[in-house]
Amino acid sequence: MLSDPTGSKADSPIPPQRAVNAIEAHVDEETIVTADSGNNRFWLLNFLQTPDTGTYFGSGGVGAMGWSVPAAVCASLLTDRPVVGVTGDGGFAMTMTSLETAVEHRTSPVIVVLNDRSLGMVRQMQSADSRIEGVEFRDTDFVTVVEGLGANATRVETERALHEAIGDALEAASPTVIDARIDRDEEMEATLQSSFYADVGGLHE
Ligand SMILES: Cc1ncc(C[n+]2csc(CCOP(=O)(O)OP(=O)(O)O)c2C)c(N)n1
Ligand SMILES: [Mg+2]
Repeated sequence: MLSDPTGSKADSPIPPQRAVNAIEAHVDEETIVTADSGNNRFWLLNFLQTPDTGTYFGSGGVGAMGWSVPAAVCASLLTDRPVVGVTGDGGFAMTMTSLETAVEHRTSPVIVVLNDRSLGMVRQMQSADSRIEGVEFRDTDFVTVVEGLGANATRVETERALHEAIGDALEAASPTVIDARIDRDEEMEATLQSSFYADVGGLHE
């Protein structure tokens, strides 16, 4: 884990850096991690250290939302390795039906939704201009939707509960979605530890 500046914050909602901490605790050399687009990906890029190379996959330069869940399903179908797919709530809603394929083929990726109830990356960029538009939406009950697809689902509100839920999910025989309620006010861009983004004129997704 790289340095986490959230030491004194409350446990709930989960500071996203600590959500990554809970994920990292379960990621060994075998584990494949897939990442989506948005703040959720940048939380991983800044705070997740995988113990081996060739185990972390994202949607590349253009950073398409909705990539992580089907990628996790594919990785689980094509390998015998544990798979943890991480996504935002917006990206999850775009392609969550791909879980049906995992249910049908009896493979069991673990999906962690870093849920800030918004298109968080765009909302935080707009807030810098005091112009928030088109980034808030209804708080969908993902647990009910996912159970309707035939997969397991749970909602967690603390780092400890997330840690335990990932452990349980990795042992499960069918796919599991963990709806992790994160602190939407934790500013992602302010935590960036790279000068690269300044050099290229800001974030691109
Ligand atoms: C298909 C697609 N549409 C739009 C975008 C632009 N975009 C980048 S991040 C983002 C918001 C993502 O929201 P969410 O999935 O909830 O992730 P969060 O930023 O909240 O972690 C948007 C709209 C994109 N990258 N891909
Ligand atoms: Mg979001």
